[in-house]
Amino acid sequence: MPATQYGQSGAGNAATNTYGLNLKNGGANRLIIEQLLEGGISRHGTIHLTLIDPDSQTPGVAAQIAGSAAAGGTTAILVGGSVGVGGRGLEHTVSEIKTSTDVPVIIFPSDVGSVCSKADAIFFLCLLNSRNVAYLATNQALGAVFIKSYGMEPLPVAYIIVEPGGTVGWVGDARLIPRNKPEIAAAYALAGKYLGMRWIYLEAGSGVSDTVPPKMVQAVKAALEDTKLIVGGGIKTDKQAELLARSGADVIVTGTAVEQDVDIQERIAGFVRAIQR
Ligand code: 1GP
Repeated sequence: MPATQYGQSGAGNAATNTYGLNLKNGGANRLIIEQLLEGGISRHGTIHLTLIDPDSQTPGVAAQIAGSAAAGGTTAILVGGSVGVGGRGLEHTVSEIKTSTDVPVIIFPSDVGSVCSKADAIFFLCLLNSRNVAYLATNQALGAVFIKSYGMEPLPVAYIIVEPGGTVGWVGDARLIPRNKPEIAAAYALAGKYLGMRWIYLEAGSGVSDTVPPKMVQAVKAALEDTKLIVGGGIKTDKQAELLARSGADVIVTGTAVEQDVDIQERIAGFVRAIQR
């Protein structure tokens, strides 16, 4: 079995996948997905993640998208959405995706109902600018028990929603960060860092017409320094992805651009080329 792009080899170990990762060995490999993402960032400058909403296609089609995205160079598959995500549909989608690719599958939850035992890891989100305690602590408390029993890896993520915010802004009852106030976004991001979160996620909302403003990304990254910054929402072109990466995004997330594109592998490869150092 060949060494992976991350320099690991799973040779001789039946419990590992082709990335050399023992994805289900809870305690021992607690930070393995996080290290994989960090390794990608230190090698390539900025990495790409593909978001698949299980509510937008059949599990079989989701698996095809994931396989093509992985072939195009995406580092991991995020599975999530704001409405209608959970139960059998989610489980079936994650299971099918895992048959089509060895890249990690990470849950991008909307609430406790999105915790899924078949995934490798979960973005353990705190929606810092929500007005609703359910998105600040209650879903986290209810979900934590499942995450532990499933042996999933939680990645601590401070989630910050920026105007226009889209569906997630409404569902999450977010007090949206004004687009012309990068200093407010930077203050929230710094709060997330000081609360101990190793990943900060600036979200404009899925399918929105404008991405997070590059100037806001710059201000947030300047405040965060080495804490990792994820940016998503409304990214449709290579140019937009490149600009956000140059502004300081360590991770670029796209969802809609892939759902709407026919040549998914090439679409993702374009994003990956645009953001790499
Ligand atoms: C992830 O919500 C985004 O942060 C995905 O947004 O669907 O617009 O790519 P798009």
